[in-house]
Amino acid sequence: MRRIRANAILILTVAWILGTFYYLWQDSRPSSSSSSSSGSQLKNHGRLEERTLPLIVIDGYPVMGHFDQKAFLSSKQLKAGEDPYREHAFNLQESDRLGSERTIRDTRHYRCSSMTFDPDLPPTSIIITFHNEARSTLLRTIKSVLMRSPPHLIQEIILVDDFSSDPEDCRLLSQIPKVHCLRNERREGLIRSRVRGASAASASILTFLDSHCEVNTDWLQPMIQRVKEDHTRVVSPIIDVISLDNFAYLAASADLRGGFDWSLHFKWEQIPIEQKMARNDPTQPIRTPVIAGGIFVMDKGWFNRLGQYDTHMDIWGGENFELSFRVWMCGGSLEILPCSRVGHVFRKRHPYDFPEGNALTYIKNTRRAAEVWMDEYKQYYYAARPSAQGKAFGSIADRLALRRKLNCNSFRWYLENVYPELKIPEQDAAYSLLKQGGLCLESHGTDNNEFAFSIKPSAVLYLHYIHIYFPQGKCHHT
Ligand code: UD2
Ligand code: MN
Repeated sequence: MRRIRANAILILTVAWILGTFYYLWQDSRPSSSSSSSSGSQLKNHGRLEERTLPLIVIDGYPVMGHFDQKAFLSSKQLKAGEDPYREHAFNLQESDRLGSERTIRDTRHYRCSSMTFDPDLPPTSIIITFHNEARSTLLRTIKSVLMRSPPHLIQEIILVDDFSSDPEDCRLLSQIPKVHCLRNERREGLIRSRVRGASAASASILTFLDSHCEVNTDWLQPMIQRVKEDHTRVVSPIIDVISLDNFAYLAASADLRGGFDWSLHFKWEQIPIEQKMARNDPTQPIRTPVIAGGIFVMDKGWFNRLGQYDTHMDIWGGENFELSFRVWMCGGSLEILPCSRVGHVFRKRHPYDFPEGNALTYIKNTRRAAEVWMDEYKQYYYAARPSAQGKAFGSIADRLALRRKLNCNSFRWYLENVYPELKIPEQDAAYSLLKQGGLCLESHGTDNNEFAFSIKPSAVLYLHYIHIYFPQGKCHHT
């Protein structure tokens, strides 16, 4: 009896081993229906090479399928004598040399690796828009996502090709399992492209990435966890730096958050000292007044309810302020998660053209953000960016209606509760002027031009702030 059982186990084991070998052999064969250049290249090289295509299996899942990465990269490389920075504003030669993947240092705090996440985290749709991205950076972005994320959390990767010169990039990349590519019929800019990608997404959580990123170890789980716990949170990773010269992967500081000046220029700034002192756990989220814009996770229902993006913004810029103000002022929050790290190639110039010009486009977009969300404080924006005065920015009626519908807080609320560190220009000057006169004032509203004091107009605009300087109950109406 015992012998029969032993034989049965032996037979089953042999069958299982043979079956596994057959499965792997089958799986590593390119499908005959492939009409890609990778497919035709394989045909030229014969069956042997077809079978030697590397098969990357993560958790039992072949992440790149039969996509021929080598052919994809080698058919478009820098030609001898060409300036490696010209087309992409980073060193293309170095990027190409790295190929489709590489090992990067886990830049997280060591305590991050012991974090635990819910076993039932929901999957996400990754949205990557691109306009004339280099093949090597784009492929590394996609591959890093597929290789460094639990497969069950990646519902799909939606590429939106924003009318790049070569439609082949989009077509070829669609051969990678889970990757879909939508191609715009004309240049739309990253804002409308992201809205298109988000609308096509089938998962309930959206993850936006730039097209020249490399995600790091366990980057995704902390972000999905936070959004799962509270769908009104919009979360970003710490954005590590990929050198535009030698493509070294460099850890960014974990003490930074997003900020801006009144000209609506984004900057990284130190976390305020009180908050820093209060942080005894380096894995805790960092509240941020604004996000850099390119890399974040957001619940799809919340993205839609809050009005996606302002689709009258063109090409690049300003949408991160508009989204950040909207999220905070309309009931959500923004945070940076130190246990999530994503590398990004920061550049010094735009490698692509702006049909309306770079400056005018930035002004149009930021002006829309200021006009819709900054209430009376938009005056400081115009003071800091005088060239914006009188420039066309289109109708904002829809966005104002959205703001009313969502019953959002005022910009003053945002400044007081989210970004009290943002200095009000000339506030000190106005204060000292009033103090000298021994007066105590209250604001009569920003449209009120009837102040009887002969202080310069720009200072008058700041009067509604003056209550901050006077202890409550001690002011008198003028
Ligand atoms: C930062 C953001 C970027 C965006 C921008 C403000 C990060 C890491 N990056 O600028 O995502 O929020 O600030 O608008 O936070 N693209 C298109 N169509 C275009 C132009 C660009 O699809 O017409 C793509 C481009 O290929 C890239 C992405 O949009 O994938 C962002 O463009 P970028 O990398 O030039 O912007 P960046 O990183 O300087
Ligand atoms: Mn970028």
